[in-house]
Amino acid sequence: MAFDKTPGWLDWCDHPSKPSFSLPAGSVDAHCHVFGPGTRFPFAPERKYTPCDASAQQLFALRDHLGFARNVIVQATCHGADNRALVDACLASGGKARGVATVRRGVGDLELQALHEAGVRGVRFNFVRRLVDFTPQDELLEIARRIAPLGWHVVVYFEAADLPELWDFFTTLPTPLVVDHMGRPDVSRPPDGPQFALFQRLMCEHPNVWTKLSCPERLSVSGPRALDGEQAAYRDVVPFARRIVECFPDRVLWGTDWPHPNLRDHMPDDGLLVDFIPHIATTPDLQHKLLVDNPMRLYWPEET
Ligand code: 0GY
Repeated sequence: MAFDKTPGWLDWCDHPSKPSFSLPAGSVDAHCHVFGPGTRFPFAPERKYTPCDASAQQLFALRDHLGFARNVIVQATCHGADNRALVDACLASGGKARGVATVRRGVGDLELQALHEAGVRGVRFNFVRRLVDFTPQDELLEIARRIAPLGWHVVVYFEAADLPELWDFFTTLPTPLVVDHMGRPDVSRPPDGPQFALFQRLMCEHPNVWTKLSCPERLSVSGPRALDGEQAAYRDVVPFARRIVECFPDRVLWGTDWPHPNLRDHMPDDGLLVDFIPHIATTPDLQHKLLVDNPMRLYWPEET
């Protein structure tokens, strides 16, 4: 079946620049997606948007072009709890991709085992209202308890304004918790203001909480244009991300977010996103932790 993408939704950039920043050997793109192709892996009936196709082979071509060694593929809401595209991509990667799936209450042991064998190491709970219908927390907690014995973790996506009401739920989860995109701070507020302080407190008080310093293009108000050779694109995100990587260097991850779902105003050049990394992780040691040591510990622990 062919699907028409949501009107206004931009296509991903098919001619990314070659980054100037040389990624450390073994770097992991720890947040990216595959979409369809819809004719082979149909999108979920309950989806809130229809993306353009973005196949595993296209993702692997981007990985090689940018200089990454591995990917962590995260199930996006447009595929619901049908993880077939994700599993297919992990298997096609020859061990170079691991996955984060979406499962529903009542998922069978055999299905969890098959996901594990394909390379899945986590589940994602999405709380962003424009993307999903509400799921009761007792259902999510039940899922977290089922996946904990497999050594998996929970990835969460939410808006910063919702952290206070999600705090108790997050801090009772029995697994490591990975927060997408630094909990989506409002970067027009100060990085030392109360909203971002709450997120830092979560990381400070709970050593099992990790975060991804991904998606400057979603968070930025200043946008992709660098002012001069010294200032980064997405410069208003820099103080937020730099603060997190410096305070919690062993619990941060980075990802492209390719193929960048739901963007309408501006589609990032993935090469430029890679060039953003040295602005937030400013030393080779921090860069190595962010791009190699930390994702390897979480997704390929058997190799560390
Ligand atoms: C992202 C961000 C978005 C979408 C999803 O699962 C999804 O549909 O995560 C978004 O629209 O902000 O991380 O890919």
